[in-house]
Amino acid sequence: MELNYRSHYAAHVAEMQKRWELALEAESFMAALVHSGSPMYSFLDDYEYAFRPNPHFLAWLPLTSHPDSVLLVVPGKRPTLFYFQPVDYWYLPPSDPEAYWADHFNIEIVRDSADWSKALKSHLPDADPGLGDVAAIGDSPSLQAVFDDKWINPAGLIDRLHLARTRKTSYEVACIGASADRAARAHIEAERAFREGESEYGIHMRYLAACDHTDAQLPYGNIVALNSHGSVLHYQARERKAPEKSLSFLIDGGCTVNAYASDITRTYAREPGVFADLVAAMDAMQQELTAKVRAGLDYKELHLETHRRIAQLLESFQIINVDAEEAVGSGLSSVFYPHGLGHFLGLQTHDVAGLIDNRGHEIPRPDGHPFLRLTRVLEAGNVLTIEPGLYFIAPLLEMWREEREPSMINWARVEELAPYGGVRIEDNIHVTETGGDNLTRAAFARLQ
Ligand SMILES: [Mn+2]
Repeated sequence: MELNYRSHYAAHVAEMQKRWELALEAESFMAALVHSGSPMYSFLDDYEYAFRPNPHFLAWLPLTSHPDSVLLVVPGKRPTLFYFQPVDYWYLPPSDPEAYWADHFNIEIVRDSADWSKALKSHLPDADPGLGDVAAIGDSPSLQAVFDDKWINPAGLIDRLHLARTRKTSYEVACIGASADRAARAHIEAERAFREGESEYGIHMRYLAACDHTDAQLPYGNIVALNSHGSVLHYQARERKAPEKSLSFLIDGGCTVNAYASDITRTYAREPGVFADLVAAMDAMQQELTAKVRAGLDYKELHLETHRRIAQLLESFQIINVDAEEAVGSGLSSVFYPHGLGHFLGLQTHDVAGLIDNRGHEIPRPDGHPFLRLTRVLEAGNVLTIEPGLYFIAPLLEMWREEREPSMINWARVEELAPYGGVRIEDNIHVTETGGDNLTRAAFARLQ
C-alpha cells in the first residue's frame, strides 16, 4: 500500500471538487462555504476546549489546528481558502501554507476572523443578496451573522456529503494506513509496558510517547484496561497504581494522520491458561470475519453471524450451559457481547453515514441490536472496523440472573474468568471489489 499520502492529494482534491459539484447541483446551491470552526471557551473562563475542526473542512484540507479558516467551493472554479493567520503575540499563529496542499487552492490570508464575510460577496457576484443560494457548513457562531439558519448545514446537502465520505479516496486510505502504522508502533510499546508491570496510567503515557501524540491529538480517549477493567466497554479511569498482578490487558487506542483516525484494539493474557486460549480463539474468529469483508456484503448479516460465532465460543469454553443456537435466540449472547461489530472509520472515529442508504433513507438496525453503528451493504472504498468482543460484565450478568434463567450460565466458569475482564480484537479494513485490505495487520506486520 502506498503510504505517501502527499502523492495522492491532487487527485483527492479533484475528486472532492467533483463530488461537491454534484451535491450542490442536486440541492440547487450555487456555492458552499465551509468553516473550520471557532475556539470554544469553558464556562466563565478564558481557556478553550481542545479544538476539533469541522470534518467537512478537514475532508478538503489537512489543517488540523486552524480555527477560523474558511473554504469557499464554487462549481467550475478552483476553491478559495480564506486562511486565518492573525498577527498575535499571545498565541503562535498558524504557519505559512505548505505547497503540497496550498497549490490546489486560491489562498487569501486573512488577519481578522470576520474578514471572510467581507470578501465573500466579491467572490460571488451572481449570488442572491441574502445568500439564499449559498450553503454554509460548520458550527462556528460567526456563520449565523451572515447566513439565514436554514442555509446553515442544510440536511439534504449534508446527507449527500456524508454519503460521499463513505467512499474513501486513495489519499484518505493512505492517511488511515499511515495512522494505523503510527498506532501499531504505540500498541507494541503498550504491550511491552504491560509485560513490565506498569500501571494503566504508565502504559498510557508510554503509548503517547511512542506515537508522538498528546492526549488531545488522539482520535478518542485511549481505553487502557488491566484485569477486570476490560469489562467496562469504554473504561476511562487509568489508575496510577499498578495492580498487584496484571493478569490481562485490553487496549483500544488509535492515532491520527491529517485528522484521519485509526482505531485498534488488542487483548493480551500475561500467562497461558483458559483466558489466553479465549483470546487466541477470539483472534482467530476475528480474522475469519475480516476475511469475509468485500463489496456487496451486508454488514448487518456479518454482525449477526458474529453473535452465532461468539455463542459457539461461549459453548465450547463452557461459559454457558446451553447450545449456541439457544444462546443467540434467547439473547444470552448479548450479555457477553453487548455492542455492535464495528463502524465506519475516517475523519471521525465513528464515521458518518453508517445507517443510511444511498438515497439517504435510514437502514434500521436488526431487532435486539440497538448499538450497531453500521447497517449498510458494503461498497468499494469503505473503511470500517471489525471488532468482536466477549466480556464478563457484572451488571449485565446480574440482570440476567435476576430477570432471566440463571441456570443457562455456568457461574463457576464466569467467576473464574471475570478477573480477566474481557476480550476485544479490532482491526481497520479497507473494502475493495474483491475483498478487504486489513490496514491494521499490515501495519503490525511492517513492524515485525
Ligand atoms: Mn472501534
